[in-house]
Amino acid sequence: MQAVDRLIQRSLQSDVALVNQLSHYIINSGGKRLRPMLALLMARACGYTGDKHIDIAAIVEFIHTATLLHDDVVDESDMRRGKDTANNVWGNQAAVLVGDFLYSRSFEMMVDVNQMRVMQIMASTTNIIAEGEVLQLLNVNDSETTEARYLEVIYSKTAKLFEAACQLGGVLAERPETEEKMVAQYGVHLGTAFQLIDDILDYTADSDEMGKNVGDDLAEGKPTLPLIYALAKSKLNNEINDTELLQKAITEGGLDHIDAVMEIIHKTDALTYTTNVAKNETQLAIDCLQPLEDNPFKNALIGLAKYSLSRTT
Ligand code: GRG
Repeated sequence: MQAVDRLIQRSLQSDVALVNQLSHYIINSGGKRLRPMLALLMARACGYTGDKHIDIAAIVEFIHTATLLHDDVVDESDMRRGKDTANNVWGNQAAVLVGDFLYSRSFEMMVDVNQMRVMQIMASTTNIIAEGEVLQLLNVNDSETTEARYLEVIYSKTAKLFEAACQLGGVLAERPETEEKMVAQYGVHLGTAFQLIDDILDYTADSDEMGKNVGDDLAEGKPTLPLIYALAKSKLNNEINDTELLQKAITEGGLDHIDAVMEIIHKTDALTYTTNVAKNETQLAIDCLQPLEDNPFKNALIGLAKYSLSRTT
């Protein structure tokens, strides 16, 4: 991870002062570096002995960071990782454009790796992430959003990058295709669990601890699984008042109804349901590691899957 960090810092260099300033601010603002860690661990767990996994890890973190910069502009967020967002400090234009810088720099770094499979996987990954965000935009204020549509969004916007980080470990190690697919699926399941917990935290966390504002999803009229499930259950139980209130909360957005929404979420056990879906995904992730020989890297990947359930930030 220290080697990854050195490469990240080196690759941020630009002749344009604002690019340096903003990119260093966001890259060094205390992210968990989970995706690069996954790329490193999976490459070694698959038996890779070279050093291109360092490049892959830095590339993945650059893409992740570019998506955060863009996402905070789209969502008009003012806090991330316990700090002012870049858009809050430098404005939307600078944040979007430095996101473009990081995104395009990551493609320069991919060309240096000089492997067509790496280019293919990352090109389609970034395309799917962008598609996922557009799909999410279509779900905003739509109280008809189903669990299936929600799962499609979180696969694209979050799990896909986890999948790529893991699959590339298998690619570098030249594992057989079936095994490459299984380690990629570890990433899909882990990423799905990770986003489900993220969506629970948006209703339950402490803003200071999590480092971003709680209640943002409801405020934006974004139907995530806790809300989707609470609404489906209220409909099923013929709770007409609860159903109408949740529909109104989604279509109008804002936090006017937060207390009533929380009450219904608790009454319908929507957080327990969402946690159980995440737990199931975590177990599926661990099961996907079965073809790999036992080694400390595989154990760490099992540990990461368990951590994703208990995290508070
Ligand atoms: C630039 C390719 C490109 C696309 C832009 C805006 C957008 C399209 C995508 C946004 C995708 C996004 C932000 C998904 C949410 C993923 C998520 C759970 C982020 C938080 O991850 P953590 O907790 O962050 O790992 P840290 O702060 O630890 O790095």
